[in-house]
Amino acid sequence: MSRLVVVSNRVSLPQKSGDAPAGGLAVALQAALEEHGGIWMGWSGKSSGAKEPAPLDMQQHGNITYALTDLTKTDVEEYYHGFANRVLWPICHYRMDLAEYGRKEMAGYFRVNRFFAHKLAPLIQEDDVIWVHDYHLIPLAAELRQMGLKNKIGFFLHIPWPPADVLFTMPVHEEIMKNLSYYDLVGFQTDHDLANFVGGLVREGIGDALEGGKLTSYGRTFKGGFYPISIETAMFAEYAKKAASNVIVRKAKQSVEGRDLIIGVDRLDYSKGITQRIDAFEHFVKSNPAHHNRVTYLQITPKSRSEVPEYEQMQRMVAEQAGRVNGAIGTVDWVPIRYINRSIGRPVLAGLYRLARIGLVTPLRDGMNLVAKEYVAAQDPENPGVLVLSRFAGAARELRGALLVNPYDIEGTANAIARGINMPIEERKERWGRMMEHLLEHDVTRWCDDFLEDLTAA
Ligand code: ADQ
Repeated sequence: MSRLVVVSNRVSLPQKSGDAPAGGLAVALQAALEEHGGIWMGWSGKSSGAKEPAPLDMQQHGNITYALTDLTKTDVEEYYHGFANRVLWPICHYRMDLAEYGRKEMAGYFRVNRFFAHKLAPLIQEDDVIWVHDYHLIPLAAELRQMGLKNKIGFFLHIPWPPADVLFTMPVHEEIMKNLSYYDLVGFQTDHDLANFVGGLVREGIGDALEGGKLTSYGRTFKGGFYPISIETAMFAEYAKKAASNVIVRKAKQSVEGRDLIIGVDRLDYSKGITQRIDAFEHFVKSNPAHHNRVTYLQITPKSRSEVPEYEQMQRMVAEQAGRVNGAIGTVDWVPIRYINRSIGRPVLAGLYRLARIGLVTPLRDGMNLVAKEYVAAQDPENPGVLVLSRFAGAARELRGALLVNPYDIEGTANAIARGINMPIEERKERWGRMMEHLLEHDVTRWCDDFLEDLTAA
């Protein structure tokens, strides 16, 4: 393959010695870039009050050039907090009620994409393969094409793609759909997301599905596919095994005092269904008196996007809810819910997953959900825990050994927790074995290779 150019909103710079290891996506993309040689371009995360941002900050590490750009404060407000996180994110997670359409933000989104294209184009060589990531950068290919670039350009969407009736509540849905047709390959997480995309094109008479995964719309032909993202399975399993001797993991084990541990790990986001999950846990405890004082639910939730008012509100709501439930069902020697707002390094996280009898992963809607896969990879083969997984996470299309739940159904989720806690070891092993076998074969490297193979062949 020719040189690879990755573009994403944020860039994962290589880890310095002493840093916690990077997540699976960063590891896989860095490996692909290192192998083929290439560039990773994106926003530096910095913003300035200057009218024009500074020139690109170019950093060479081995075979990879990292090209970072600052943005202006207005750019960040309109493109990132505005259109990407207050329109596209809620719409793609089926939350039309939370989308806020502002013409200024919309214009900012397209303007920043044009700015990215102008910064990127001079770095591109004729046969470079370009891989654009996620909803922040949908218009990038159209902008690059307008500048005359003929390179292979692929796009991967990390979040769900909604059905037409949801998407079309967004005023600029036509532009967004049209912008996707400028790619050579558009990749989604699951077959459902792809079907929603194709269904929207066909129903509105703006496109069609041809043979061999080819699509046509707005006079262009391109490929659509689904590529379920994954984790560095073997490495994560190794972290979990080694973590038994880690001080934090040992302290955590001691502190639950032989109770069954239930674990939830999510960025604080309304799509993750955290409040419904706490309700389900409360219902489980209330309707299973035998488990009083016998379970601890650990919810690890780093804050995210606090600049967006809905997230700020959620932060307060979840903290209050956890406090209320602890007050209502806790006893002098038992705090049922431990709610923690901090980020935890991957090796320790792996160890905590392994301690937990139940992995509770119940998003209301999720592109994939890597926590579900991490929980499975971290289990002890001789005594694996049970994954309770929302049917609305992309991961549910693959992890058939999980107990699938509807996160809106509080009683149903509570029943699944009870079933998981009481599940005999043979059934736990059988369910886990099926999922682990799948994840070892379908890890993040395979995801990366599959996408790039289809993109170069497109
Ligand atoms: P996210 O919405 O961020 O990703 P997810 O897939 O679960 O959701 O990934 C979260 C990652 O953050 C996991 O690797 C997890 O371990 C880590 N994490 C969460 N809480 C943490 C904590 N307290 N400490 C340390 N690490 C923590 C988006 C989409 C998903 C899609 C991914 C990848 O919303 O649907 O799976 O991209 O495509």
